[in-house]
Amino acid sequence: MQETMMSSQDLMNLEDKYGAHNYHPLPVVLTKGEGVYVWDVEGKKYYDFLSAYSAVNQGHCHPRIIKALNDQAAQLTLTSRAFYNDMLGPYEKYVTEYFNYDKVLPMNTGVEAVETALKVCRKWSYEVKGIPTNQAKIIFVTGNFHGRTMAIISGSVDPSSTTGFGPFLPGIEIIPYNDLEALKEALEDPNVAGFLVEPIQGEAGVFVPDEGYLKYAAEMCKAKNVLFIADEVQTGIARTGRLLATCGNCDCNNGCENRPEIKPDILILGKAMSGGVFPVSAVLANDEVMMAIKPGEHGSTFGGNPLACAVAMEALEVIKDEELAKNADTMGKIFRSRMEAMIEKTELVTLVRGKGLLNAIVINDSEDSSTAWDICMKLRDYGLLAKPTHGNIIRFAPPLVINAEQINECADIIEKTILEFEEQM
Ligand code: IF1
Repeated sequence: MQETMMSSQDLMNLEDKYGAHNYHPLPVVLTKGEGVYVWDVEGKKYYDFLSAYSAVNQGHCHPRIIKALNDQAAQLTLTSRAFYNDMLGPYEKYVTEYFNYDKVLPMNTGVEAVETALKVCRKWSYEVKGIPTNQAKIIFVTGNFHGRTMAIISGSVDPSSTTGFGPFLPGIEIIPYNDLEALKEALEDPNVAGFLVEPIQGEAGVFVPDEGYLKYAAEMCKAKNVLFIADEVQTGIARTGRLLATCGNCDCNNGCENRPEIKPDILILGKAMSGGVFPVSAVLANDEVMMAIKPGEHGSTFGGNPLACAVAMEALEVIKDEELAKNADTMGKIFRSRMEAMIEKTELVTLVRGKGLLNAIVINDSEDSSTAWDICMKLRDYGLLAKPTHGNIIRFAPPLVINAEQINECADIIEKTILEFEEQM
């Protein structure tokens, strides 16, 4: 009862007192979302330029997705995989056809799906490829972010992910990102089972690799019978202006034409699979790979639950029906051209990079300066929410339902904020 009367400050104090201090959020307390907008508890309205780290691609509380959630919630939510349910089969058919793979293994969070992909890869490498027992190696790249579990951080080079959490999992080799020579060398080892990569690195600061990197990496893996594993947890589901950042082999009609065709051997999806309603993730692969996993060897209580199946099907339908890949592509171009024009007017921003609606600007200051954070605070005051990454990079990733008028208004806000900020420095 009393909770509804609490101020932002009261609510932040509660989190501070009773929650683990594993985050440092921007001080804004949200209570409502609709489309590209969120509202704080004092009633102030903001553009959401984070989209819950690309989970809310379809916009906050999309009415169709919420209806699917409510309808299914009233019918059946969870059976576990000990029994069949009447939603899982239809969902599996739907999602495998949507992304053009033989099989799907449903999980919940993104990191669970990455873990699952690593397990599937190892199993395949022993049973199909014939790597000697316990000798399999999986290649990671520098600057990666794949989540927070022990296995996944074992392949991280970010000290804040790893410091104080050892010992780490063996069987991982880390090579430089965007470096085909390094990959070529690493692939000489016959015990390499897989190569795990984000098509665009999100956490690292929205790093887009050189043209052709992914295509050649995939070809080199194929030549060495190594699985190319794409972590599209953040880049997938229309975020980068096509259905997948590795797109080319689907019939989504969402702008994939003329793209180099890369079909990952294992595709990892999460976040926007559910439109940000709750955790739904998936690992997709063809039979040769996925059938290496036998009954009882992997799973989870919630993975593939009927509620998740209903929500994910609707969330993916919305992506197609509203042509969100195409919209992300168009709006992204407007946004980057506006940011590039702004760079002409200020010394404070040196670079804009990204694809579709996954973009970042680089602030002309050191990684340990507070400039990017201070700019985000000012953006908040002007009604736009974004978060710095690595100190001097600000990521801009609005819901994909944003329109031209809104994206221009947001570019105005960002420009005004930065120019004002520079004046006061
Ligand atoms: C946090 C960043 C984004 C991911 C990729 C797997 C996962 C993620 C490519 C794990 C998760 C997160 C989690 C979030 C911050 C966030 C993030 F800032 F670290 F860089 F999105 F950009 N693969 N990304 O990006 O998915 O288990 O979290 O569902 O607070 O840790 P998850």
